[in-house]
Amino acid sequence: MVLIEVVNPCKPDTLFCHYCTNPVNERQIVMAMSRQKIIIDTDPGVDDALAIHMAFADPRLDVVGLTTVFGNVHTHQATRNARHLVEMAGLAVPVAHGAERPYQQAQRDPAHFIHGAEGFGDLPAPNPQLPVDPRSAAQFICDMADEHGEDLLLCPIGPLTNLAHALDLDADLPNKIGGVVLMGGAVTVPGNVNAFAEANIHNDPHAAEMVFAAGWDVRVIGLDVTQQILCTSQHLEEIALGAPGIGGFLRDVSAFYVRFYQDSRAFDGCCLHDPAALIAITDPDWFSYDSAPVTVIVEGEEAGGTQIVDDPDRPKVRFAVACDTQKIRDHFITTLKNTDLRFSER
Ligand SMILES: [Ca+2]
Repeated sequence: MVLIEVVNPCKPDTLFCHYCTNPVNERQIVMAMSRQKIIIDTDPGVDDALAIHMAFADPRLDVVGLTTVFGNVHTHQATRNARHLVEMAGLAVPVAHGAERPYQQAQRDPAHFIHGAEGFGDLPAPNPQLPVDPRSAAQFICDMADEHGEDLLLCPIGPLTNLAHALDLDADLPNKIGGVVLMGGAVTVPGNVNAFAEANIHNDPHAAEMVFAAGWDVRVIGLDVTQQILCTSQHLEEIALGAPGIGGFLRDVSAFYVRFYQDSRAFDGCCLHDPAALIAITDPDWFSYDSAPVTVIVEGEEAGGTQIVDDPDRPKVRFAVACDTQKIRDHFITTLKNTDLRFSER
């Protein structure tokens, strides 16, 4: 895309398209500059839906594909739900079906008690028409890495099984892409499945261990920060008021999720776990990190735990230890309040 070539001499602040001299809006300027290409690896899932629609609505991101995995739901539900999210956003983003079971350990039950029987809270199963990409998620990741190289970031917001399989397909993958920004783990705080493990890592610790040891640029957005980023029911109502279509859908799917927080934590709202990883990509200055080798415990009662190890031969990862919760929440709300506007521009 070639835009912003011509400046109107009568109105120097206004930029015009090089070809047709139509005025160029802010979104098109960002598109013409550099949009960060990402693949979101996902198990939608309520907070996945929040994160994905926020990513679709952010003009700084170019979502080149969604790859699906089990976790909050079974993988066939994740693929169906991901296609629904793409379709309702008016996009044609490819959706590639991913792993249906963990890399090595036995499969755990999906988190229906948190995300609802179909993954979208109280809402019934959607019936999207968007076709599924013929490639496996792992193959899709490898193909996109070859096509986009260092311009591509992987953003897993579910168990890391697809990334582990992608590493099996292409051992050079870590040298090809820009890096990985993942939601998962609890490096300096207790887990949320048990005292040791966060849910995404707990669902496939062997895959996570492969990803943490692979030597690419990994940023870990874990419970260390995400459980501090809170959104209330009132904020979700605000989003629905600003964007009755997609925002209304997100408010509705979140109701079941919020009830889980009300029952388990006496909080009328939810944590923005998955959206935080996307915001760490668009607004990195709002997060601060420590850097150390981190290993994943793969067996025993602490399986799924993420621990710092003193091992000079193991690659370091960066893990978030603090963030600007106010700016992150405000950005989340503002972006989603405008999501119907973004939709109408497409
Ligand atoms: Ca997720």
